[in-house]
Amino acid sequence: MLLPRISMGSHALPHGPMQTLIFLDLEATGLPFSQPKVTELCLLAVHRYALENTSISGGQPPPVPKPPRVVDKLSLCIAPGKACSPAASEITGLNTAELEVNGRQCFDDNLANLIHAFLQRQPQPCCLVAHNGDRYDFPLLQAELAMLSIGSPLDGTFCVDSIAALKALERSSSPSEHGPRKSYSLGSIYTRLYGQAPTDSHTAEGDVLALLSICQWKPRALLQWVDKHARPFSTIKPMYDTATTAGTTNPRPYAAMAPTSLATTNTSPSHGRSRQRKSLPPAKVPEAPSQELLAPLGLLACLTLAVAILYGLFLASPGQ
Ligand code: DCM
Ligand code: MG
Repeated sequence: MLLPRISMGSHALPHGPMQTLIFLDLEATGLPFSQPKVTELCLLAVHRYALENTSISGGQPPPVPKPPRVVDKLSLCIAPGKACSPAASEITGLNTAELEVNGRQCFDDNLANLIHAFLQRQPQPCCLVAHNGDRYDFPLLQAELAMLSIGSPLDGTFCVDSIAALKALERSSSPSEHGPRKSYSLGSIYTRLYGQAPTDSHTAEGDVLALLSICQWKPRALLQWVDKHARPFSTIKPMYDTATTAGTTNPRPYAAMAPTSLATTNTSPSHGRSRQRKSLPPAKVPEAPSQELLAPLGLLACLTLAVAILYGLFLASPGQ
């Protein structure tokens, strides 16, 4: 039997329906312009079967659905190696000193191995679901993974952004609704659907549970949407150039990587993991000669020209 293909530009990958959805949320030191580092990560793995069998109660608004009984959860605090912005500290309740005094470790190879082990326990294919994932969580996670010396644990995994999913689901549930522009923040969707605010916002686990709840609103339609829009995590670009990240604990310059490592991305959903170094963005092209070198050379050229002109004038003068 041929597996359905989902067209993703040059990345047409054969895959069947996603068997596991892994709800993901990251807390970090700040917003993208500040090249954030992760301070907290939560993964919540839910089998397709559990979502398909969510019991939906009626009511206006409906009650918040109960989370499935059978889930796997990984929640960790991480020492970011740089300061948190005041805004990030304020909303997350985390700061760098507190994380360090509690002996939290940085985002390292061990954590990548832990994520890999967690994923290996899930029926494949797996799809990460994050709210605003395309613009925040996925590129940030990709940047953290790009700084490690081992292959990405997520190369065989797919991903979708739940903002796009919930927009599609809400529109198809009331297509004729014309009103003021709706907010698609996690808290706004949750409050719109269930008539109450989510709890523990801006903690990784709290946000993941709120995300699960909004995905349980119309779980079958959501699964259909996910199967259609899942794309390989390996297509996600890192949020920033990890070679120039200031204040990080272990940046690895691209130049230090062997050129042969540039084409080792493994997009196999079988999740086979080699110890090859990961696929990296192209190394920088050799730089042009620096200003410091060009300035004295220019001066020398001018002096030579001046001497040549003076000598010519001297020769051309009467009596010479
Ligand atoms: N964030 C921020 N300032 C905000 C909102 C978010 O710096 N006003 C950053 C820090 C959070 C991260 O984004 O840890 C993730 O946001 P959220 O808690 O909504 O998942
Ligand atoms: Mg969060």
